[in-house]
Amino acid sequence: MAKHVYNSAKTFRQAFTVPNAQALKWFPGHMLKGMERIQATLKDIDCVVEVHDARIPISGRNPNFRNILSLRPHLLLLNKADLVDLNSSQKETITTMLRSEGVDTVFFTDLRQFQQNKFLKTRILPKIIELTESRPRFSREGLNEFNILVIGVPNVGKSTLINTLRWANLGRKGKASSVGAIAGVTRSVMSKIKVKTEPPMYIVDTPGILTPKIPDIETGMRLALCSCLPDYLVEEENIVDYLLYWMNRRGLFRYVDYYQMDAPTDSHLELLAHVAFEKKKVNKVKDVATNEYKMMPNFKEAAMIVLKAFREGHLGGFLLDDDKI
Ligand SMILES: Nc1nc2c(ncn2[C@@H]2O[C@H](COP(=O)(O)OP(=O)(O)O)[C@@H](O)[C@H]2O)c(=O)[nH]1
Ligand SMILES: [Mg+2]
Repeated sequence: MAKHVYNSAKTFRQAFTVPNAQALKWFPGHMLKGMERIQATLKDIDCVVEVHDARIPISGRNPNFRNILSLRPHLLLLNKADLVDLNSSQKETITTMLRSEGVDTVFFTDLRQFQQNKFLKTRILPKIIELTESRPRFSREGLNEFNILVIGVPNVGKSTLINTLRWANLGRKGKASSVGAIAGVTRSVMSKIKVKTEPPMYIVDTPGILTPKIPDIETGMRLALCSCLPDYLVEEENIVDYLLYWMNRRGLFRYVDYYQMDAPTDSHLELLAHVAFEKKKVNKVKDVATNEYKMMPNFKEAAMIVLKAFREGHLGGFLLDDDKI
């Protein structure tokens, strides 16, 4: 079996193309407005907490953030760390790279875990205070309150962070900040939310802001794979095609067993047809030539199933940026 897998993989494609690359340039008006509002609020901000997806620590961070935020202490949470298997040397390499780009501190987090409450309280909040006090605060010098700006691309866990902080410190029930699995859920900017009383600490939530210029197709596809772009824009089938290309290039064939296939495939339509029949996502279609009914795979529904499996970690804990570190 292993030999067979290896042999067929040798002929797989060496480069990736997508039919609708234009869709990767998604930068709607609310993101531009959000960027302008962030700039206008900056004078009242003591510390910036950026949230990004740990599966793509290098791809897709907005370079504009770096330019406008360089005067403020900058913490980076690489969240969804539960979805990627990173050893300590990889974590160290990633941290060193990001620090050289102006980030002061990097934490790897899984904000959906209850235990993170403690981590936020005992490590992250104290670090925010420490970093803030170690730098000039300009017009905010001497103030006994902290304003923290939470930024990042869509769907990385910004609202989850704010809600967790709020629960951990104030014990409030309910969601102050709406959490959603679809890119672009938080659109209205700059609601100030109290997350701590002694000293008073406020968090300002922002809508996810993508980089206005995606440098290459693979960066865009990685953002799409991590749900930072809405699936309907790039289209589920294309995102699965990239995932398949990415896994095959690295010889990561867990999907073969997971979907009980005979061998790996380089064709996303073959994979999707297999999944569609397996999961009974088929449509009855009349063949006009023979007048007979045939079962046709529903590729989109199959693609949604594969993406869900990937996003829940069932196909492997992949560091999508493995070629960038
Ligand atoms: N697996 C995993 N999912 C997370 C984590 N943090 C947040 N999420 C999920 O990611 C999605 C987006 O979260 P949200 O806080 O709305 O992101 P925002 O758009 O950056 O505000 C939601 O479905 C969250 O439940 C995490 O650490 N691990
Ligand atoms: Mg949000």
